[in-house]
Amino acid sequence: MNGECLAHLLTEEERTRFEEQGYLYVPNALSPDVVEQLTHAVDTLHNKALANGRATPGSPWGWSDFLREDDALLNLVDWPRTLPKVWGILGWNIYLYHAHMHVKPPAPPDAKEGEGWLEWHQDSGRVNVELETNPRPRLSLKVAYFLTDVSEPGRGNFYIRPGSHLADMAVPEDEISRDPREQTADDVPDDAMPVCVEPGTAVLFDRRLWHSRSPNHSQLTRKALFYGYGYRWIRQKDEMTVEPLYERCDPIRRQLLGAAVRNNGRYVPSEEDVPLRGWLVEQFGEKPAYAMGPRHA
Ligand SMILES: O=C(O)CCC(=O)C(=O)O
Repeated sequence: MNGECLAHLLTEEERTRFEEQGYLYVPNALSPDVVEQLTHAVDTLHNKALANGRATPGSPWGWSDFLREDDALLNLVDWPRTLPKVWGILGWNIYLYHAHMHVKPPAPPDAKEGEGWLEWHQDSGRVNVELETNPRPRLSLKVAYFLTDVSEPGRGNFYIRPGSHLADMAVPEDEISRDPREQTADDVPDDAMPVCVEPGTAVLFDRRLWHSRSPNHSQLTRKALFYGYGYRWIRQKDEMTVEPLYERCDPIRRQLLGAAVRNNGRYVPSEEDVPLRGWLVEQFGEKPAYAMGPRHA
């Protein structure tokens, strides 16, 4: 575990912002060099997909199961500028349950008005229908890393509705049984806001925050990475071929990749199941919120 983490703990102000607004910006989470390495990794995978027909030139493209492909992508799993924010919000019984990359080229000249929006959604599909509490439970969050300059709207920006994570709006019928897809938006909600950030910025967002992708009317190709962290008792969302990586990862990274000593250890963790907890206890003692998670502050 990189000790640099300790310089980037979640502040109380950030916690309050995240609780109230459902998101948090982390400017300069990635240095320009790292942005370049990650962009190279994304481009390489995109070019492979173009070559084997899994991507179409000029069309949006998304991919998961990429952590083995490049160490720059693997290193984000326990990134020192963002992971402390994640454990500060969710606690230590966590892992990376989902990761995807997304490339959005400029919209074609004949794109229809409004084309290129992703359906407004909360993450995790049927979780939003099958859990009966109100508001719906948080369960997970994503860290979005923007590799392209999206500091202006119209660049295929990520859109959010600040504060909407506590609003249990009805989930569109066509969204509850499948993943959301790009489509044409009839309208954009009044409270929606484009996330306008420089390359290298990370944005943490609560999975319940209503969010969408938007059309790219610029000449830039928007590239972004999304790393989803949730409790260890949540199942992986994608195919994630990560076990071959275990032997060259430290115990905390292995935890974050989903390793468990016993299946029941996902619910009732032993020390070996959750080395992140042990490390936090070493740093902060038994009781602090950072070591024990939000409920134990
Ligand atoms: O690509 C984007 O801007 C949005 C991604 C998204 O909706 C998601 O990760 O659930």
